[in-house]
Amino acid sequence: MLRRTLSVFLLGLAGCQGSTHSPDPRIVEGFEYALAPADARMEWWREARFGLFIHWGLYSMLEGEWDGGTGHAEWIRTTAQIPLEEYDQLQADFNPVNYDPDAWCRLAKRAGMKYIVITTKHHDGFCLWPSAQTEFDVEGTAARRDLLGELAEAARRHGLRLGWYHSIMDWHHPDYLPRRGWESDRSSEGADFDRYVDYLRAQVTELLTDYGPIDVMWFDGEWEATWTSEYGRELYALCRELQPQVIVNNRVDKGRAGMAGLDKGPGFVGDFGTPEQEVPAGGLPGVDWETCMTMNRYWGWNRADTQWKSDAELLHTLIDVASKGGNFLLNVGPKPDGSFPPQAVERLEAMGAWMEVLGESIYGTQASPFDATFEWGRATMRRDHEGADLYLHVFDWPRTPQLIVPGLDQAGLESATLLGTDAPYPLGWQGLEQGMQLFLPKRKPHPHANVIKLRFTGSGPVVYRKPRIEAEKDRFLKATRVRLYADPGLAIHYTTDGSEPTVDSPESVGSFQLTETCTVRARSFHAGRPVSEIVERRFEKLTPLPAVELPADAQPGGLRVMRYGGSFEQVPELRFHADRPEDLGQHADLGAIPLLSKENQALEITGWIYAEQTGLYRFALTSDDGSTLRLGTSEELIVDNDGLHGAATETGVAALEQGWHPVRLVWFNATGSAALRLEWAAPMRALRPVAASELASR
Ligand code: H79
Repeated sequence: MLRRTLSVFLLGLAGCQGSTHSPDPRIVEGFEYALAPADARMEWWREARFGLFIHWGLYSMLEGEWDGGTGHAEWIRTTAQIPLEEYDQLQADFNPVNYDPDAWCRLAKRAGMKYIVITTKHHDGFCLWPSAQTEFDVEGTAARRDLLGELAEAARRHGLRLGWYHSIMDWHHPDYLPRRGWESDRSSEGADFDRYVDYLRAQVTELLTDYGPIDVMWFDGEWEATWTSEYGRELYALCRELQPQVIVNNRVDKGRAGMAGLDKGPGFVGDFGTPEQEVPAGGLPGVDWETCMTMNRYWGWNRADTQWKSDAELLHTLIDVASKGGNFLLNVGPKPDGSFPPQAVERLEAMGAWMEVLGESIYGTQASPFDATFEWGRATMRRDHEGADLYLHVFDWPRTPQLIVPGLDQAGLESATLLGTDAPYPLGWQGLEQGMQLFLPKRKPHPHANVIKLRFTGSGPVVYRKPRIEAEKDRFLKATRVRLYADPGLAIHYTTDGSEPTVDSPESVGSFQLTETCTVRARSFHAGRPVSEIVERRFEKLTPLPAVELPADAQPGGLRVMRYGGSFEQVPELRFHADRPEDLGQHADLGAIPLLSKENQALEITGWIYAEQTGLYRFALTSDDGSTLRLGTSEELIVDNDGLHGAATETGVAALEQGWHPVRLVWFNATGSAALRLEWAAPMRALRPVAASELASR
């Protein structure tokens, strides 16, 4: 029950009750910024789920080998440190006599893939199409064909979407900077990066002008320091200008946090995240994303690479990605003659055989509605007007005939069917305390991954998810608004007095406002039973320190500094100090106080500081040795940087009323070096030195 001392107001907004206000389950705190309104441009891509990546270029001719080493691939010019003139000699001999783009497309389609993304130019700078901007392209090879043009036509014939991979990094163009560390023979004198950007934009313009509609631009190599967010935004704009419907990956800009491809936050362009060689554990909620991955170790063809992933591993990865709401871009590195390695073909066919029968559990599905993955597999879901299909992907077929599905209620379940059998195979089920179970046959239809389709009517399955607590702020001056989310069909009960939420605790409908310090504890309930763990979050009310009247004899411009001699080991209580202090006058820049570096002394620094508005102020106090900062008539300790130590910074927060506030800063230096600096930050602002005009003293 609500404690009366806490003024918690339930708003219970009309028309905002029960399941109707539940948000898109992909909205997770911190990712809201990325949630674009349903974008028609992304529709086909979200439906597609599975695509083919192709890494093909001059490096393919070397088959991963240089000077006896076999640990190379598309990076070989750099990893084997091949001089430019030597690498250039590959160009004339590039002769893909078995290049058959129709065959590539047929294989992609047989695999169940819906789109192809090919390297138009990788980091080595070689272009697979005849570009008017460079000689380092397919026209200077034995092929003398427009390899990309032929692929574009084939893809269209086969109903496949097409994307261009294009490297921003370029180890060939004279204006690209920086040079590789080992390239001592390539001077960067006269190189002009802006001129390189013109070249890049001219090539992107060719690629988006001469080949009809292009569905994806997949940039890479953006992490070098020369590439800026501004270049990125301009390049994104160019792509969208040339082809308004094109989807551009996030590597066009600088918003990627590491190879994981997670987005750093708002303010960066790019339509989807690009985790490389990994599946993010929880997906990237609220963000479109695509995991790109190799079938063996390398992207480009490497003859010695025998580390092929198994059919089971590749299928499980595809399902894992789909269950987290992403796309899977699986790579093939064709041989120099243009053919796919047979190991790749076998794997594409194995995946295709599965997709042909069970692909409905992948295409156009949404992420699993469950909080966690299952021990035995994964789930995907597809909602429609009458209900929803929930697909359970069973990787590990149970030894006993039951499959336990924790966290799923049987409410609304209309049918359960094992897919992939010759005739529809209905399954029985039973509700359990914390989920339900399905009864399976002994024999599994597919060796690696089986699919059970659960049909739900009404608002879809009731999943026992724990509530999520969203709030404007965790620390507040007056009030903060809190909203609790759970799955439709569940009730959330919560407490603010620290007690365990029960079915008798208040129920969360809409949002509510907190005006006092408290901990919100919430739990999901179904049919009066608790069905999730308890989640909690602490909210703290800060009472601003009251401002004071500045005394008539106070002078603006700094704080008063008094010096005491003595051998101190911590911040002293100077009020009872025996000796009379020495007056060092008024100072705003504490680091510039004369005699600061003197040993065996303490400084008492007092006066008033001016807060321009009521709000939360941050303070950073740097000192060698110790120091403390106190504010207000009650001398509340705001920053404790006490003790014998070298230069160290401590921070603290104070809620201040608009106006003047008494300051008392005490600092000491025992022996050795000395330092003292005070910075502060107004509400929502960055730290900065305190200005002389913000200080006053007697
Ligand atoms: O095109 C593929 C990779 O070549 C490219 N992105 C995918 C899609 C990529 N560029 N950099 N990286 C991936 C990560 C960097 C890996 C490196 Fe290395 C580690 C570069 C040098 C050491 C991997 C191992 C590449 C060469 C050796």
